[in-house]
Amino acid sequence: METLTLNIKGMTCGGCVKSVSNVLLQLPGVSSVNVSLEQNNAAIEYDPTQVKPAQFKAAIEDAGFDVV
Ligand SMILES: [Cu+2]
Repeated sequence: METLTLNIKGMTCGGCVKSVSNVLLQLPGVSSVNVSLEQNNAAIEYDPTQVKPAQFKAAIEDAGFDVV
């Protein structure tokens, strides 16, 4: 398992946090996600043999947020 923290722009409430968490958890190989509204980031624990960080960015952007 590896952990990656991404800075995210555009989250304004708990619903946004939930949306970001949900799209990330739907990816294969993602075992846990910790999204912080205060810090505007997401800590993702994942299996690098199953998922690549580029997929995190795409999933977050598809959900309507920006990875900075
Ligand atoms: Cu929101």
